[in-house]
Amino acid sequence: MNKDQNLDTTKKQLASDLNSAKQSTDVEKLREQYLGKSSPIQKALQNLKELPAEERKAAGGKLNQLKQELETQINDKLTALREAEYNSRLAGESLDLDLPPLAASQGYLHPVTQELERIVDIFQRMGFSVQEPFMVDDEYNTFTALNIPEGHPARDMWDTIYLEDDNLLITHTSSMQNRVMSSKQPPIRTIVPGKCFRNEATDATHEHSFYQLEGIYVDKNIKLSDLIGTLSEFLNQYFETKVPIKIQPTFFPFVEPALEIMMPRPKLGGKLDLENFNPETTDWLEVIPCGPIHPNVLKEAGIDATKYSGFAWGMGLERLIMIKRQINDLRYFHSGRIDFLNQF
Ligand code: FA5
Repeated sequence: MNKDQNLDTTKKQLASDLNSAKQSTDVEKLREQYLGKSSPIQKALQNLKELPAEERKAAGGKLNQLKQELETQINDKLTALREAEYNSRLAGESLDLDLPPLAASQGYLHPVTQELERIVDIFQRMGFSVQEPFMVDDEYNTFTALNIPEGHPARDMWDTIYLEDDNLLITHTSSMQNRVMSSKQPPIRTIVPGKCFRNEATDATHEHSFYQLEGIYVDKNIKLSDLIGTLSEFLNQYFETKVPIKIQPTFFPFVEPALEIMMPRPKLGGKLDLENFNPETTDWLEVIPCGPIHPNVLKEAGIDATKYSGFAWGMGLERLIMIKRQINDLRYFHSGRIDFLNQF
């Protein structure tokens, strides 16, 4: 048998072997057998150097051509079998678009969102409705309507990020006070949870972006005791225990008097320990700035300040959540760190 016949039988043999291959793994085995390191064709290629120089080129050319043809045969069969295997796998997997996703594939809500839902739920059960703020707003709603006229030094209390068109990124959710009060008739009970932005250096208790939750309550005969009752009951419910509070004066142009509700300060990242609570030795932490709404702010929103009164507050959500969940650095919340997020 001459060499050409030999080559021809190799092709025929491979064709017949491929014909009987049922799975792609069978074809892989045939590839090893026909083209692998110890295959006859590889051996023949290695032995080329033994041939006289004048025969070597022609013999090498034929062997390489055969090798290519075998490869093509093998690849074609492999592609056909893989496609058939893929189609049969697909046929076995039915896709029901109405099925709810598996819990594990839904991921988790961000800890701020989880806590925000709890906080909103507490206020909704007290009768408050929810309205979201605009993240970009104007100076009128953020300052002027809140009894802070242009040029008033109180505007410097907030490190505002201004945009090129003179609008700004809201520095506080109080930016919604005027809209809420001018679009509704008393009694008004609305909370405004939303993201705020300030151009300030970050540290364990300061971020450039953070959440606040504003509350606005307007009705006839609203007194300071309503404010204290509502907000201390919120703290009791959120911390699931009776939270001792203290109130101290502060300054905000849109409430009069401006107040800060304080609660016992746990160590940064430590547990809120009320069992050993001693008002004399406790270190207090301001958690809810608030106060009766200034008559100028009511008037600006078209509410008759001789008939109605109200109170407002604006609390920082991350700072409250830090106490509740014993977190020692506010920057973790928006760091995207999976090891932190996995704890919630
Ligand atoms: C205000 O922004 C007022 N609008 C709150 C208010 C509303 C008072 C209604 C009276 C009536 P203040 O700048 O203190 O106040 O911010 C309120 C809360 O937001 C703070 O107590 C704090 O918890 C949170 N906060 C402020 N700045 C940051 C910051 N950089 N990072 C994280 N939280 C912050």
